[in-house]
Amino acid sequence: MTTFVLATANPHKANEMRAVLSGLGIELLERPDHVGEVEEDADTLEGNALLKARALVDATGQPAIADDTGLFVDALEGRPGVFSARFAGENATYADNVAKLLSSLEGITAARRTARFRTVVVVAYPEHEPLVVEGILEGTIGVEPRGDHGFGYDPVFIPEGGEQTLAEMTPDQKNAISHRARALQRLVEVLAQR
Ligand code: ITT
Repeated sequence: MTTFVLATANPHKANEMRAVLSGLGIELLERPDHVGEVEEDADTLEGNALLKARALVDATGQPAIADDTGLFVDALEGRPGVFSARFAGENATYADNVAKLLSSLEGITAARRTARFRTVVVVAYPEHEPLVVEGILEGTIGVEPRGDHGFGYDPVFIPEGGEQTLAEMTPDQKNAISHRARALQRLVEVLAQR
């Protein structure tokens, strides 16, 4: 069994990572409480995922896994992107960020509301180079929030090919298609080739 220390402090992300990886033979150890918040001041998802994973390797001496995710909206020239957590300000809630996104897209027609979630997963090791993989989910941004599952921008993100938002899907349905699950499946392939 492969074991990694989890670098994410976001419980929603942690639950999704556990659900996907437990079926793939990877166990995740809790992020230790004594590790403080890691400043995510890189300007790319890769950079921030590396910062988070390295901080946990430094604190524990064990291999660590980090996820950094952004929502890239075409009509907003790729924003909020790497700033997705802080789109509506430093201490913004998920609801604040969703409201800011919907108001930024007011008057934009359905055909021009295309967007994608991109997740970068990094595994960092004490003694060798990190592994970096990504997963992408294409979709569009709805005109109002729908659904109670998931977190973040899920209530307004409609994956390509369907009508439901990610928040209207069950956790299993989201985990079958999500950006995060795709990155983690890719990670398992890369680990198997080493
Ligand atoms: P950690 O840094 O501790 O991992 P975080 O919440 O800061 O947690 P990110 O920087 O990766 O995580 O995520 C940025 C924001 O993007 C996050 O706050 C959510 O609003 C949103 N987000 C990430 N993954 C998402 C998903 O699967 N569905 C909907 N929104 C998501």
